[in-house]
Amino acid sequence: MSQTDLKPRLRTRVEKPKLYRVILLNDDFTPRDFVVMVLKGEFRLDNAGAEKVMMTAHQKGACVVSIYPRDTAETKATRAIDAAQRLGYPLQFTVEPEE
Ligand code: TYC
Repeated sequence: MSQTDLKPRLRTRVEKPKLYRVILLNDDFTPRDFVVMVLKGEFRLDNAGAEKVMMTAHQKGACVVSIYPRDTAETKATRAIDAAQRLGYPLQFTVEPEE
């Protein structure tokens, strides 16, 4: 029997990497221009995209900003919240798994 015949035949399972939505929440205090600036700076949205996301959150209460692997989603949300807090704004983002 050759060496290769003795190898256990294991199947390697490749997990599909889970993705997470970053969601922008509306509030009554953060200036619209600041929200747009954060969406452009942290989430790399262009001006039209940032305006659209901001207005959707403003009108509907929340809007999906983008979708990332978990680490990236959490880091971006935290950095955006911190930037707002430094200026005293209550801007919030949440991160939730895609189904
Ligand atoms: N509602 C805020 C205002 O009228 C603007 C705003 C928009 C704040 C979207 C947060 O996610 C937000 N100044």
